[in-house]
Amino acid sequence: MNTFTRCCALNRTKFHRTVLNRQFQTTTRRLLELTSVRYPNVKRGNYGIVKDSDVSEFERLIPGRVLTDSLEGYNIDWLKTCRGASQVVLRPKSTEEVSAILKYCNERKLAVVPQGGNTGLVGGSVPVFDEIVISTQLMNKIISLDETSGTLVCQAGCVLATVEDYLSNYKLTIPVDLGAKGSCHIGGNVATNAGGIRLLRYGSLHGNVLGLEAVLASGEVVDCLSTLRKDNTGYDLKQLFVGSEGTLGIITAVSLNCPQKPQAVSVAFLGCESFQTVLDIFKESRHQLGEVLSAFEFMDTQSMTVAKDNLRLNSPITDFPFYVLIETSGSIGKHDEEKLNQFLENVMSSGLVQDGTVATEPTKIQNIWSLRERLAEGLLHDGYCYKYDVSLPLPSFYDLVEAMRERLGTMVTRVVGYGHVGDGNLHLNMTSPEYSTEVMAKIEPYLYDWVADKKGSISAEHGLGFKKRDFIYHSKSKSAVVLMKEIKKTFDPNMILNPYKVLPDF
Ligand code: FAD
Ligand code: 2HG
Ligand code: ZN
Repeated sequence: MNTFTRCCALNRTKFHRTVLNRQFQTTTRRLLELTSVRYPNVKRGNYGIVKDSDVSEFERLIPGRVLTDSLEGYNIDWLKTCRGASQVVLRPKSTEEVSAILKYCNERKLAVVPQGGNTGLVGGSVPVFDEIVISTQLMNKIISLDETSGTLVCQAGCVLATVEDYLSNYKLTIPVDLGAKGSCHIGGNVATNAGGIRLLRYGSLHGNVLGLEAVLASGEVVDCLSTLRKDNTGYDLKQLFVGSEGTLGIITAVSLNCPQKPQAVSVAFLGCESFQTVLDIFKESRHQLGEVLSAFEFMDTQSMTVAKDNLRLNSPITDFPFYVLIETSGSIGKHDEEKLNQFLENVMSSGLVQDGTVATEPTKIQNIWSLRERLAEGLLHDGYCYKYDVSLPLPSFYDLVEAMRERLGTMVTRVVGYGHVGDGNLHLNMTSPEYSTEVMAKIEPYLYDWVADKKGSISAEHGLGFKKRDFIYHSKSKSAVVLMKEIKKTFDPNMILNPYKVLPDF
């Protein structure tokens, strides 16, 4: 069937907030095994234990913002795979308060976990044992916006979608966008160096964060909150905090480079017969769409089943082994549409694509994006989700999905592959009704060995957090890890910041 259904600007914000909030409610209601039970090899460090006198001191430092009851939502991660046993959550409002809290915790050797929206997918945002949660929830102020240069400065706890809404009033947008935008914080995005669906267009946060402010374990405030595009004075320290997952300091404010909001957005959803066709279409789209190409995502037929069966979403096209989502964004709609139409005509006449649909209207665009962006949520309906996020050279990209399918057979409910193929980033997920050590033993370290063998990365964008830290050597050399440990010791000599995360035991 050679038909393209024609369906204008993009607005996913409201929808995503609803979805994420609903997800959080289900997530926190059920109780799961403690992390310390599921992972008995991890031993509690020699940290202080929170006493009543500590709680009183916290109450003195941030009156009315010390939580000691109903902490499940802060102890359990979004995936419902890790559960800590923290007894205290602190909700500072200012950098000075974060500084005072950390200074005290450092002196008492109390371990802490920085937490933003708690949407992280590697167990990094929740305690492993009884670490104190320091939440940025109340650090949600926009500090300044320079409309001319598009430079935004905000506190770390601003919710991504809220910042995007704010910027749209000034015809600006945010260079990072992801399915968790309704809940995740800018600080969390920077701390994880989140990738998402706009990386293809705007590059990573390493390029878009112009400056940041962070508080070290000692309570010292590191002011790197520059708003300059160019600044070659000394070492670029802010980059160390980007992607450090809360292990080097608590990010309290961020300065971001914000591009113009695209005035015209179109999305094409195409069916493909093979993964090689997906790659051929990617090559053609780079070549023919050039500067208007803003996202290139793929999902396999097993992912579409999740969208249909678990999320009750409808596919706008007939069934195919693979699907490609192409987004174009630009300033002149007619020009972009012409380019997209010409491209679609070419890929159809060359036989690369047999069916597809194009959307330019916001609701239809949203419906198409939901098929891809809500997969993480849909997989949770199966029970337990073994989640992997790898970078691979494109020629071997999908081979890993097939290898895992063959290896796991009927041990799992399904093996699905989707992701940011335009960035070489595969999301590989396996599910089973509940956590199984047998399944886990079949996946790890096999999967990591496979990725290392192809010179890929075992974490493309989600980070190492708690779950993947022991596999860092699959992607980084021994000398690099030694240097990382030295940096950690310099920034946090008592190791109170997010222990058991990112780096293997010292
Ligand atoms: P949290 O989950 O609270 O924390 C994440 C880590 O950062 C933790 O280690 C925490 O200690 C640390 N941290 C948080 N705030 C601070 C701070 N202020 N200072 C220092 N450390 C801090 N990721 C992608 O890269 N691309 C995607 O496309 C993507 N899509 C997602 C879709 C869904 C539905 C979900 C649930 C998650 C997705 N993620 C994605 C995971 C991603 O890492 C997070 O969504 C987001 O970047 C984390 O922000 P957060 O505020 O929730 O951080
Ligand atoms: C996405 O791109 C997120 O949707 C989540 O990074 C990936 O579900 C996943 O594995
Ligand atoms: Zn992703």
